[in-house]
Amino acid sequence: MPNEILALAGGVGGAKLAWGLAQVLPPEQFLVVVNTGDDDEFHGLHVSPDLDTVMYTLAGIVNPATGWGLADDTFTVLRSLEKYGVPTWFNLGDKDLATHLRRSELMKHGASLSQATEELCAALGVKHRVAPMSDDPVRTSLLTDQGVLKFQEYFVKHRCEPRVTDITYEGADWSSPSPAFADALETARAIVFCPSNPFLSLQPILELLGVRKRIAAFSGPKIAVSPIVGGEAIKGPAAKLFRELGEEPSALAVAKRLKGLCTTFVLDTVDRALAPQVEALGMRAVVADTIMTGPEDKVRLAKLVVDLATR
Ligand code: FO1
Repeated sequence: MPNEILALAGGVGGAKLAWGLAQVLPPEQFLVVVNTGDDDEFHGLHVSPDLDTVMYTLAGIVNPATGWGLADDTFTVLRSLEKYGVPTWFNLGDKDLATHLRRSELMKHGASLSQATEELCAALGVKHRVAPMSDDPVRTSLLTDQGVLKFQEYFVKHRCEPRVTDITYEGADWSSPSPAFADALETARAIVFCPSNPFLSLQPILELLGVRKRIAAFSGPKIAVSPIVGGEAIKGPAAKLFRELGEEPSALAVAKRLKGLCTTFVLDTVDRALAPQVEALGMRAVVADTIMTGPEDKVRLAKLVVDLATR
């Protein structure tokens, strides 16, 4: 699909900007590629939390209180599983379970994760294209003071409390980008790094076979929106991870990680003093209101990103 905007996204922050972009771009001009390093198996089912967060958000059915899972879901199945002594720390709602059942069924019969995602999105009325970063399994795990933890163990079971000393993206270096992602890296008019966790959402995408090189060589606009505002993450453990991995969290620290990959870096008005240092990294700094609380904020930021992508 030529001339599309390719957005790279992870969890809740990425989904918010993806929603804004979907309001201002027609379906054929937008593809969102989503991190799958957070995927795991629960109760024998393939769960892709970030894909589902983006899919439910674009479908308008996400739980507004959490930003993940489905609105008005119930947990009857989980309570019944508890009776069998099964670990139930990962909160899968009854309606959400239908997604995992259907995805697992499709994949058991040979569908790729991309094909399963396409079917689920179509059924939920999502018009814009959503694709996993890869059809190969990549799994993020964290080396912590409590041992090696799989992503969801760290994030949900341990509430991001353990101190992290290293992060690995198992399988990434032999995993190819999904077909839609690989195509878009050739044909897109611009790449957008959504305000997603640099370590846990964007890095797994960049670690895939050839992706970093292809993004570096991509000649169109490459726009990033900082997920760190005023030295803190809008949501999640990004700031804590920066500290534990030896760097002061800031929009500048995010920009440094994208040096050579990004041409325009959008930072929040509260961080305007960092703009010259961002520009010294060889990217244009754009100062804007980046906090996305309501739908108007998401659309406003998306319009700015599209404007930067079109210039
Ligand atoms: N996040 C939580 O903090 N607690 C949960 O119990 C939880 C369950 C869950 C179920 C399905 C799903 O799609 C997402 C879920 N998430 C939960 C969110 C998920 O762990 C995170 O959004 C990411 O993987 C990080 O982006």
